[in-house]
Amino acid sequence: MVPSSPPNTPPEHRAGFVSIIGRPNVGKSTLMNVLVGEKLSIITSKAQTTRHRIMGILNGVHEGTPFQLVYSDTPGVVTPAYKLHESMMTFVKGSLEDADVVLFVAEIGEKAADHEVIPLLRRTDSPVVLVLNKIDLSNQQEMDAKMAEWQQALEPAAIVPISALLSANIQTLFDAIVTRLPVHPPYFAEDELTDKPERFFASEIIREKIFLNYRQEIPYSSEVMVTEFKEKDDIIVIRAEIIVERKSQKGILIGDKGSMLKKVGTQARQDLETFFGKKVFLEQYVKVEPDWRSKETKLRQFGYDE
Ligand SMILES: Nc1nc2c(ncn2[C@@H]2O[C@H](COP(=O)(O)OP(=O)(O)OP(=O)(O)O)[C@@H](O)[C@H]2O)c(=O)[nH]1
Ligand SMILES: [Mg+2]
Repeated sequence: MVPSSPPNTPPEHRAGFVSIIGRPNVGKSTLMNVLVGEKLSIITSKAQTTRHRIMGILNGVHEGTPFQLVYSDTPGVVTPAYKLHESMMTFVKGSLEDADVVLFVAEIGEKAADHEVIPLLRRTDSPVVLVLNKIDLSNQQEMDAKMAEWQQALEPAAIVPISALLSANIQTLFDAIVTRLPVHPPYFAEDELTDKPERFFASEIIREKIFLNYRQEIPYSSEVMVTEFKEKDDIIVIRAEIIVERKSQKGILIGDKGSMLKKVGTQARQDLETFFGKKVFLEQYVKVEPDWRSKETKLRQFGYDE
């Protein structure tokens, strides 16, 4: 047998950007966390939870070849109703332009014909892997029919049915991704897990608790800014501002004698302590910024300008 490379030559390295895109609530963030093996992205049952492009980096070796996968979780594709949505869609488009592989996530129940995400895929020449998620809510017959439907509408490079929630068929998906990675040196140092700073994750964890504890417009009208993040030997001191759009929302957020805000704070602190592996002291303030979702200067201040 002829060796494929001379002895002592380091094996080739593969690396690439893998963009996870799809409608809101289809399980993109759940999938990214499963693929990276860390809870980087917040997950809730409400649509439009994710507002940023969040990278999750995975290094490893596949059949003797070292690789680096740079996943991007992205906001769900929506028709913009606010400037905030426009920024969110800019993140989606940027992520598509960078992609070496696209994971287009659709729920098993979605119809393929005239799907609004399909035209967006023209922003990339890279292979599109269609990920049919939530198969735990389906059956073999529906799955076969959906695969045929998508094959006709999109002609993707591959179709992989999965359940991100149950981590089902993730190995098949991983193989479909890693075998499509280009030969390239790593983009990030091996100990880097994400492109976002610690403060970002602190604000996201608080935002997740707001999504989980309030109804109607409150989650969508809320933004969280970490104004102080001080790591000491034995504790992290975090000060966060929760921004809402109206005074009435501030009242609801705080609740009777501060009860609701306290609940959010307690839940957030527990998750922050798990995430950072350290005790956390969390202070929260609620501020009103009228119509911040429609104001460019506010959006920039809140980090929507990358
Ligand atoms: N039954 C089932 N539910 C799932 C699966 N994957 C995700 N979910 C649920 O779907 C909901 C949305 O999940 P997310 O991961 O936040 O979805 P997303 O696509 O990131 O949503 P946005 O950030 O709003 O665009 C959550 O309640 C998840 O628990 C799955 O495989 N099966
Ligand atoms: Mg998400």
